[in-house]
Amino acid sequence: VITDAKKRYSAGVLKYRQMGYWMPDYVPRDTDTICLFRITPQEGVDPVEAAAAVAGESSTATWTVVWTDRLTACDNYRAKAYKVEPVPGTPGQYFAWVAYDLILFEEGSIANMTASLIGNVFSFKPLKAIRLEDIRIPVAYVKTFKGPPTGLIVERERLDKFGRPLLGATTKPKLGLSGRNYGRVVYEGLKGGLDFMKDDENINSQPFMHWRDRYLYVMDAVNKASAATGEVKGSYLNVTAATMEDMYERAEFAKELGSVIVMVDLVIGWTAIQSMANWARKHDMILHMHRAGHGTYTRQKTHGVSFRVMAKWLRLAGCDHLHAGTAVGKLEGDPMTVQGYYNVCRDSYTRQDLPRGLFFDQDWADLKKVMPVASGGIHAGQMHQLLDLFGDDVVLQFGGGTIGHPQGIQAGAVANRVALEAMVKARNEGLDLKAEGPEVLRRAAQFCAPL
Ligand code: CAP
Ligand code: MG
Repeated sequence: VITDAKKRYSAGVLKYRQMGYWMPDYVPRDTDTICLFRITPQEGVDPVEAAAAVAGESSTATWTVVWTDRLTACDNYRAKAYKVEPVPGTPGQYFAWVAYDLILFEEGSIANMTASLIGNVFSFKPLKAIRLEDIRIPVAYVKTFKGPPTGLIVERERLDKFGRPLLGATTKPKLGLSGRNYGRVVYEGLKGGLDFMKDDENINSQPFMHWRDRYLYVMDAVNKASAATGEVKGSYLNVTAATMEDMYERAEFAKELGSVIVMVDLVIGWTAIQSMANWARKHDMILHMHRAGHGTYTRQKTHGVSFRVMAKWLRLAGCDHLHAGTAVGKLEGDPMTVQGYYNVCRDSYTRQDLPRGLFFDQDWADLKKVMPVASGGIHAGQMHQLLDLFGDDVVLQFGGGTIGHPQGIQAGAVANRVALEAMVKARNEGLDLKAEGPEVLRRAAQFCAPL
């Protein structure tokens, strides 16, 4: 059989669909991982062949039939493209559904799963572009991951803060402050009413402020602000560094100083994220995930990986906070799609919801819930929209929207806290936030200035 197949392949006859990667009658099993790809085949490439090629290259196949296929249980190991449909309103683009058997991925390893699903196949010649739009991860595979170290329910208990979104701010400017001045900003923000301050994604240990110096001043500010306000406060200390050894050293020092939370950037990579999640789990710390770099995967609408998929992988990998967009701030994202990302973070069971971009049901198998973070160009004037869009389980983060306040940092923090509390009260009294929010905000503003 294989000799015959090889001959036909050399003659250009046998392609991926004949190699067994197209199975239109296949009914996915509960234990299969299912991927929905948006594919744009090159001119003249049959969409079904393109889908079969995706299934092939993201599982067992190479460009030709190999003798050694016969030495494996190749029927199980081949991924199966089982449905292809044109994407409505976008000529040349197709949705392709591909199922992967449970045996294909190592237990609890995002690195392994992604090496198949977004490995070679994303630079594959028969395709102009390919985007992984959504994924259904089977419960059997979900159970092999440990997920968020702390989760949003325990986080609220530790903070003793309920019934409202949490408030945060990114210390600005992004780069250049000394440790002492940095600590002052943290104190002002927390004292004014924020629950958290945070390091920016690109602040690690540059010459103008080494990490130990920052941690010491920040934790001093956190302790003073907690004492002054009687509330639990925190500041996400970014432990992102060049090596795991450096990250562990920084995280351990943060813990030693009494921090409840550490932060990493997505750019450290899947394995490093899973290792830091293990560390946080072991030490009962909250792990904040800044999605720096996600736009290189997520932004293009025809090529890359949707953020809903990234959010699913990050929940499995184990983060407690995840930047998930604002819909109303400085960074791109529409309200419905962004709400879909929030559902992926916070649901016990995510339902298919096509208007929100969710193509599959996803059972989270009791994995803890991630607290989404809305950050990027937002300010107190949008409080009604933010509460209406995202509800209570979210951290609203206003960097420029606190530190850029005309009357100073503390005034900025007060404005955010007053606006939030006024809006939560209005919501709890049954007011329509969209219609009546701006007036509630205007009235609340009287209590903000002067300090
Ligand atoms: C916000 C921020 C965050 C982005 C990340 C910034 O500052 O610190 O990095 O919000 O965005 O540097 O822009 P501002 P996302 O509040 O001053 O805008 O979570 O959407 O990836
Ligand atoms: Mg930032």
